[in-house]
Amino acid sequence: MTGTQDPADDLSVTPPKKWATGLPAVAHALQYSLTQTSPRRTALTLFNLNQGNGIDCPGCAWPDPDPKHRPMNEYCENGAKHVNDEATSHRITRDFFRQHSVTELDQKSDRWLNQQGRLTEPMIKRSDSDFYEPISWDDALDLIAGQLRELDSPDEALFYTSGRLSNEAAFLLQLFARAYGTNNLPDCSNMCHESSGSAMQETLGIGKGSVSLDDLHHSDLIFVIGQNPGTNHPRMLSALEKTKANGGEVVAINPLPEAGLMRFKNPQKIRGVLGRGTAIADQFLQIRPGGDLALFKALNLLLLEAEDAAPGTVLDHQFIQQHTTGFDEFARQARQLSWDQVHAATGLTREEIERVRDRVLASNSVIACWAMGLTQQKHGVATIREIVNFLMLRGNIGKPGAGVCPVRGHSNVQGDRTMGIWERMPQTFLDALQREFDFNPPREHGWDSVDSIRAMLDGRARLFLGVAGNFVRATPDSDITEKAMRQCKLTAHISTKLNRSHTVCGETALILPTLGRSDRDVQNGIEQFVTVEDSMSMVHASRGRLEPASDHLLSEVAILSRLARRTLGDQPDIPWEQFETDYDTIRDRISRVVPDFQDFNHRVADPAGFALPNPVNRGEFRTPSGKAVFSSNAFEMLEPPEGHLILQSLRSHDQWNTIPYAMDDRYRGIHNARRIVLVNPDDLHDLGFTDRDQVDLVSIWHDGVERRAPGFRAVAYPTARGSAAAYYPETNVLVPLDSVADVSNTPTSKGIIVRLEPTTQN
Ligand SMILES: Nc1nc2c(c(=O)[nH]1)N[C@H]1C(S)=C(S)[C@@H](COP(=O)(O)OP(=O)(O)OC[C@H]3O[C@@H](n4cnc5c(=O)[nH]c(N)nc54)[C@H](O)[C@@H]3O)O[C@H]1N2
Ligand SMILES: Nc1nc2c(c(=O)[nH]1)N[C@H]1C(S)=C(S)[C@@H](COP(=O)(O)OP(=O)(O)OC[C@H]3O[C@@H](n4cnc5c(=O)[nH]c(N)nc54)[C@H](O)[C@@H]3O)O[C@H]1N2
Ligand SMILES: [Mo]
Repeated sequence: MTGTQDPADDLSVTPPKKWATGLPAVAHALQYSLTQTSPRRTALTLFNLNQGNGIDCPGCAWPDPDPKHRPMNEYCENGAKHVNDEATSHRITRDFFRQHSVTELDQKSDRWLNQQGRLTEPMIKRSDSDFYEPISWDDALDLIAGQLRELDSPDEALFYTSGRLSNEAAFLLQLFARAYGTNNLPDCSNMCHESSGSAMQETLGIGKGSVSLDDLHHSDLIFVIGQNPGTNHPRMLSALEKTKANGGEVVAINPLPEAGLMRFKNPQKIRGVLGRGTAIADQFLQIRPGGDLALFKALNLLLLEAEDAAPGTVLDHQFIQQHTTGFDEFARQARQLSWDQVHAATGLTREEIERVRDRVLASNSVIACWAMGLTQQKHGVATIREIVNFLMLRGNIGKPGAGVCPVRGHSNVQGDRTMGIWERMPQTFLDALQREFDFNPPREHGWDSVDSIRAMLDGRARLFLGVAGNFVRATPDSDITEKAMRQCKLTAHISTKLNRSHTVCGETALILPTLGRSDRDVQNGIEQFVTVEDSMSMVHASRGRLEPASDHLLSEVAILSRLARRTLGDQPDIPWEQFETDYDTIRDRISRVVPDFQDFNHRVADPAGFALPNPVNRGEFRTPSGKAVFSSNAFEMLEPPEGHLILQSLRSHDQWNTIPYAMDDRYRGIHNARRIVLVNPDDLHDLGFTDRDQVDLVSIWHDGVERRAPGFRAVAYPTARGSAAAYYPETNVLVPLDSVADVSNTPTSKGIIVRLEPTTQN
């Protein structure tokens, strides 16, 4: 595996924090920002962040409050770090690439690559060279277009994207791929919330969450499951603070006692800065990884039993009768659960679970929020289906203060899907494309991220175009994935910053530098804006405010339009030139193709944006039966063999996905190190290790291959018994390509079976 250890790796440990945010967070954000850029650019960026006419934070997808009630500083520490990482004054020029060969760059850490600054001009690595050298935009785009035209089949090309792309660019990317002839549109969602989409589509008829911020504020009971909001969605804590102020309760379910789940000090309030802050979780369930399916099956059993004891008082019979199917079979299976199974899978006691049941019975409205702790498990889809069962039993779908809330990652990951970035878009969407653009899009499903790796490995895919992500570090089985990527004839990446996918590349490789969300985007003398959709289906505009990092940058829309025109010519007849110069014309097309976007340009002029309706909230379920579906999910749990642990790969407080910003994980008390593994002190002892021992992580899998991540330090930490935690992407090497969630094909990044071995020095 490439990408050696960061030289700054030098561990020190302090006790984990018991509260999140407050003043230190603000100070940390400013500190990082000022290492990246000038005070003036920092101020310009932060004053415009998440404001009505400003830059949508390129960080997470948490929604913004209504502009009328929006504070001046509606951003968080990590959003501020993230946008200033993009607004950095550091630059990578052609000299940089003259000085560093690709082989040399490949030895640098992910953090180092990112720290070098913004990319400034198109570069090419030719097949006979180990160096990137400048290339003109025309030549670069002609090269890709020529290679695309030469492939034996359009399905030999892959078009990867992350949820960082705007709606406009995403719409063009999928239009280009489909007009070219393939549905190969793998995206980061395949590794992220795909399990949520799969489970909700099947049971509720739509893959999106059903709640608004207002629902959260006024809910009686909110579950926060498999999620670390203090780090990954810090503004969610302000919402939970409001819930609590309104008398609602929170139950947090996590193997780790994450600081943000415990207590929140709101930096926007005097009380938050000076006082003790707000206690978040009324009850914390320290669950064994992968135990959530058993937990919700147990809760459902308890609800059925409560109904038996007092018929007509517990379940919402009207909702079940009128809106659902499958209840009888679900109930029959639910009653087969044994408490031994529940205890083995969850590590929780019956009393703890009964206390949760009592809270549920006392609540008229319940919301379930979740993220990667559920979706990246083998039985993640079944777990989310079971949560839907749980909500439906008491009619907690489609009424105020209740519903499903998958908390999305990338700022526009939900919007990209709405725009058609999916290898399996429904036929109705393809029909709409056909009507609008007069060509016949391919109807066969394309490859998702995992299948794309397989296709590259065995030569079925030979050209990779990546937009706004870092495929080789986001994907599992790093050694295998790197091999797959290197086998491509051509790899090209539209990126803002340097990353591993530029150093692990195909025979010929291109770097196509682009404007970031904070950069001013002027086309034909007219300033353009783009749009995004947040985790709660609010669509709104984002306008870049900063001088672009270089005069040679093109917008994503411009790059994709030019590439499409060069590849396809005028067949089919799509006005790519017009799209490039006037983004309103893209939105006009979106309004005619994508449901619920009618009159898009007009509606998005409102600074608050507009909400996409969720049919579930009208009692409309777009399943084959027209009803919501109670599902029957067999009991499953993770069972590592003797001497092994369940390892989860997660984010530190100082990283954005594949890119570490610093070597700290402040809330967990980890400083100056990333190659660490958190293990329960009793497990550490039982396995014959002591705190700070040097260990290798070795994962086991049915293929008999032992995957190894060498040179970690064990840190005794209060994680659930039998589990361990270490950072992504350093541990991706341990996730077998074939270890995926049932149905969704999402890599099981939170359920890796490993053992620790003493590191042998050589
Ligand atoms: N600052 C910052 N913000 C981000 C990101 C970032 O990298 N940095 N990434 C963005 C993206 S793309 C995403 S998808 C989100 C990710 O947001 P999260 O899902 O919060 O991210 P992870 O760090 O993967 O944390 C997973 C959490 O699930 C818990 N967990 C692990 N296994 C289990 C389990 O079996 N059951 C339960 N109940 N819990 C479990 C872990 O202990 C951890 O608290 O954040 C987004 N926001
Ligand atoms: N083991 C393990 N693996 C995981 C996960 C995990 O929890 N554990 N999480 C998974 C999840 S949830 C996700 S979402 C994926 C994330 O996977 P990706 O989305 O592919 O990765 P990022 O790290 O967000 O991509 C960072 C790169 O995006 C580019 N970029 C940033 N902003 C822009 C922009 O505005 N335009 C363009 N064109 N480029 C830009 C920069 O060049 C930067 O280097 O990883 C997944 N992989
Ligand atoms: Mo994600």
